[in-house]
Amino acid sequence: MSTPVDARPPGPLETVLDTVRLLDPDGSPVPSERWAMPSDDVLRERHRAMVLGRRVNDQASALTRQGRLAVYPSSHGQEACQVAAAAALRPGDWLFPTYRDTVAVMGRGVDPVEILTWLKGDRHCAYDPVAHHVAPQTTPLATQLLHAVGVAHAARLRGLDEVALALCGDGATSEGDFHEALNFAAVFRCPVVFLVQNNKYAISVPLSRQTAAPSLAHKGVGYGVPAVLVDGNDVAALGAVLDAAVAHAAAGGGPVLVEADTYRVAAHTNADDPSRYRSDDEVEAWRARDPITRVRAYLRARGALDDAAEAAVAAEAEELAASIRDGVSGGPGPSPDDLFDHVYSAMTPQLRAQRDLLREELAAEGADR
Ligand SMILES: Cc1ncc(C[n+]2csc(CCOP(=O)(O)OP(=O)(O)O)c2C)c(N)n1
Ligand SMILES: [Mg+2]
Repeated sequence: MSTPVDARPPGPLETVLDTVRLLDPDGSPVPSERWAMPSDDVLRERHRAMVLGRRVNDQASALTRQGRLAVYPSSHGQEACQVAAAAALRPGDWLFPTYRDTVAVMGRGVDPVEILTWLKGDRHCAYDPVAHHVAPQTTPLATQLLHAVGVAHAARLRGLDEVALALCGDGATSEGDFHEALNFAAVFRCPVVFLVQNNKYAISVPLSRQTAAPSLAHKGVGYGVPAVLVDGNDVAALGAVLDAAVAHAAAGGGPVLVEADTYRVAAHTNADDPSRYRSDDEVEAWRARDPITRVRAYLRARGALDDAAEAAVAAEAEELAASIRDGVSGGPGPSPDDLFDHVYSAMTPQLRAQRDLLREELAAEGADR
């Protein structure tokens, strides 16, 4: 039986397993017949967002060293993926981020101070997921992919023009949830874009121990999902590919898998010592492919970015860092009662008993001090 779900026409995106690149590491443009170079205005804005994102990454990492944040998974080196992902979405679309995707969440207009709240040890997602159309950042690997598929499927059934873009890492592609999400999305032609940030490690596990496939994009082929491999440190190529992927999904073409070839320059988190599993030479080679210097060189060579514009962005980044330092330190935490208040619309007797027990324990602790 034919249903409206089957009636949508296929979109135009086709699988590309050779790396899409529009800017070489030195900032020279790479000609392409298939992919259009974004305008100078767009790339200047992406450069700005990456500089701000880098500053937030580095500031948050510094706050862990001062004990003011419990943990921070930095995306230093991956800012192009994060910025391009957020920028590809239309206002009503949804972002499903992981713990490492602070900069992508910022790209949806969420204040970094709010984003960082959970990394202080607060048990709540501090921003409003519905208001921003940004799901809470997930730590259980790949679970957010299924949530994204569910939201996208529901949007189609309800006739809403909404695409979900879900981020995950190379390690997460070994989770069952990744495969279930791709398969369901493909069969039901859900408007989802899966963006795998292949940063080469899952904590200390290198890509070579994660998969025997020639690339992670190849995994799309098995599910009948168009897949594109893109240089993840090239914000111009990422923009071209992700914009096309969102347009494809929005037009009823079904899901798209994008693999971004990038690198985690920083440690997995502040709790990790990467010198135990990778060489300085390897890291230096990737620093030479930095996503910010690359687009900066391109814009400077075209006269589209000058000292004054760069100084303005640098000043904005410093202001943002100061606001994070102040914001993360200030304010009381939420009430312990919140743990119980928001579970059911009417509290069960068991929850009430647990809440009263916790209140008694906290009161006793307070009396001991
Ligand atoms: C289901 C599940 N298994 C294991 C972990 C522990 N864990 C946390 S991060 C991580 C590595 C994930 O690597 P990847 O998906 O490549 O993302 P990256 O951290 O590199 O961004 C692991 C194994 C977890 N959070 N969830
Ligand atoms: Mg990884």
